[in-house]
Amino acid sequence: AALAAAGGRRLALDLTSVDAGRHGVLDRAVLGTLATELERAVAAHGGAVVAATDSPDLTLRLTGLAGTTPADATSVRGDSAGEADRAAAGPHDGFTVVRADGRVTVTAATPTSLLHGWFEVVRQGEAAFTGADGVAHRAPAAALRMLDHWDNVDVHPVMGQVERGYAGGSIFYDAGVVRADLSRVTTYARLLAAVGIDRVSINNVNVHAREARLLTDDLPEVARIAAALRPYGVRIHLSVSFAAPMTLGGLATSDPLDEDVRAWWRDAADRVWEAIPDFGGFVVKADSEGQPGPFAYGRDHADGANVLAEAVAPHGGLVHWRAFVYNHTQDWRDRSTDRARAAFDHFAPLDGRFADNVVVQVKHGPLDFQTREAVSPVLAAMPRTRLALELQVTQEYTGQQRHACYLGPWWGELLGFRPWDGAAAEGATTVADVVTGHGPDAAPAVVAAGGGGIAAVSNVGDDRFWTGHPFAQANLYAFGRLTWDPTLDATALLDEWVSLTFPGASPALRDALHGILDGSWRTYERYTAPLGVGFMVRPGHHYGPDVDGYEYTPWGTYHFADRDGIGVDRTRATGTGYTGQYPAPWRDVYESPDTCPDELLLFFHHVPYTHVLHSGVSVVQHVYDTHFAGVEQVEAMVARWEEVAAEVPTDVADRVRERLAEQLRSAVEWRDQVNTYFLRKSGIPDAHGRTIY
Ligand code: GCW
Repeated sequence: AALAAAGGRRLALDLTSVDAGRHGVLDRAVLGTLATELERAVAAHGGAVVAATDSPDLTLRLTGLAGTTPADATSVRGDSAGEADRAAAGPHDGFTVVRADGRVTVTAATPTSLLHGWFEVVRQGEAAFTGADGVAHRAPAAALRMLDHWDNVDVHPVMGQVERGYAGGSIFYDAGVVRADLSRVTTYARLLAAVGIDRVSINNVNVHAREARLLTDDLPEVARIAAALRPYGVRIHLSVSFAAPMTLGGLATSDPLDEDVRAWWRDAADRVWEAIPDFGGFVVKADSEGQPGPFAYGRDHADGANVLAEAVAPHGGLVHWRAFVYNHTQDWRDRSTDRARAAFDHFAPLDGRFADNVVVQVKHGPLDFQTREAVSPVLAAMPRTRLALELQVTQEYTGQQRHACYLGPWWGELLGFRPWDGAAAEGATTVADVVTGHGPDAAPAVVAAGGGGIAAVSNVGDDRFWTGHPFAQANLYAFGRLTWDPTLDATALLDEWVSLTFPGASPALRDALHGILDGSWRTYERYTAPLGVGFMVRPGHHYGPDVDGYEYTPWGTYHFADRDGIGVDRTRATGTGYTGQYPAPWRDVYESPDTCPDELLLFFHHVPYTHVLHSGVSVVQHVYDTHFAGVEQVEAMVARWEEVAAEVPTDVADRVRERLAEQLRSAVEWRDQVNTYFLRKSGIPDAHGRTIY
């Protein structure tokens, strides 16, 4: 199959090599979309669409034939290139762009990949046609690229319609049912295809009673959602409850080793795939924050995951099993339990026991999507398991889409982290390598599958701007692009986003957006919890400062501040031993405050307020300095926006203005509460005599 465009004027869709029978329901749906997309492009930019060949199995509705004939277009057939492309791309999808003689040809082995290739041409715009001749192969680094929605069907009394959602209601559900009009879901799928995401999990991992029924009674409704995403090559997954055999099936147990339980899951899976032939699989949060799991039966998480894996395997399905398992009913008096240790302690010993179609999905850090925390040691501990990295695009702990906080630079750091080598070791194995099946000692099945991929919690809702803060769209964009190439530069990605979002942006607008967003994650870090200690947020909703909010709670997230010092001792020598979960060199780098990076000091060590950082200032002075600086940077963001706001549509300008005002108010609150807390605890005044309350 091939797409060709000559000078943006004539677009040809050549399906000569497409054997529709070879493709499933998904790819067949995408064939129609390709035609529609070409028509849209022609409608927007002029020119014509020609069909090079009509596939006998497909009806292509093509228009704009004036001045061209199918014969013109046959010269850009790409059928044989499609085969070569498939070989070059390895186990994953991908496409090839050939530019020669003023003609651009995209070829791919599947319609969905061809669509991704088409969107690459769209992204490049004129540049796609004007660059030097050549051949470019593009394949996604991650075979599995997924967004998880924490959407509830019902409005949950505490969490609302979308748990940790900051962009209005769900795009899938409204008032307890699947929306009648799912056109926005199709638009969402288009958006996802344009950034290279092809899997979406459509309900909250905390599966409440109403949502559990998506797996059974509501299958026809779930099938409607699948149908709305399908035209853009996006397949759906469902979060399911481990207790479903009991709550939905009426069994007396959900013990994974019980024969009736196994049979129940098999039947459930059969029914799902009957309704939705391109269904992706199940996502499971088990034994975590009150969700049921295998521990109730004395079984481990491999037992639990494998019973679902067995049920979905005949359909080619996947089980995304989350490693976010910890005790959330801890006694704060108990200093021996460290929440950061939990995922490794539960999962690392199970390496090699998970079925080949299980992906163990690991949060990037050992705690919970904090603005700064160490990289999860689980990612370096399970070479015989398909591991996925889980990121949070929704800004639960990074300003809840009221604060401008561009997360691309952070994700770049995480994906580029080298678990087995020093920070400076060029070319060493990275987290991105691990989750794409290239980690050291990766088992053959892990290599063959391309690892477990990259997943993230979505930030999209029914908000007018999709993401609440218009700038939060940049996070969705960067996430998708990084799943294709984790080495992409975050600033360059932001630049792409600016070009696509504000076509014809003036240099001033472009500069202002970079000025506001490029460093915004670090700015956010400066005015919130310092030096990797984490949390300090208001319990429950997690917005705004509350330094001791979690200090005496059962959630296992503490900073242990007293009059002398602050931080969590996670060393092997005197602390919880968490540093021992890392391979060398990190187990030693983190073990000593002399070598521990400043930004993680309080994550790993309890130190006096007077402890001098590598930067040369004391911990307490660092807290004061960064909190004053953080607020000044937000003030600069506000001013910067006012310089260029007139260049964007009024509704966008106003929404950003309103959000920036709230960000400034909130940053001031963070600064004053954190600084005051440290001053009162330590009694050490600011060296520069600034106002602290
Ligand atoms: O970040 C925490 C959130 C919970 C969430 C949980 C998880 C869906 O506060 O709201 O539950 O993590 O990742 O499962």
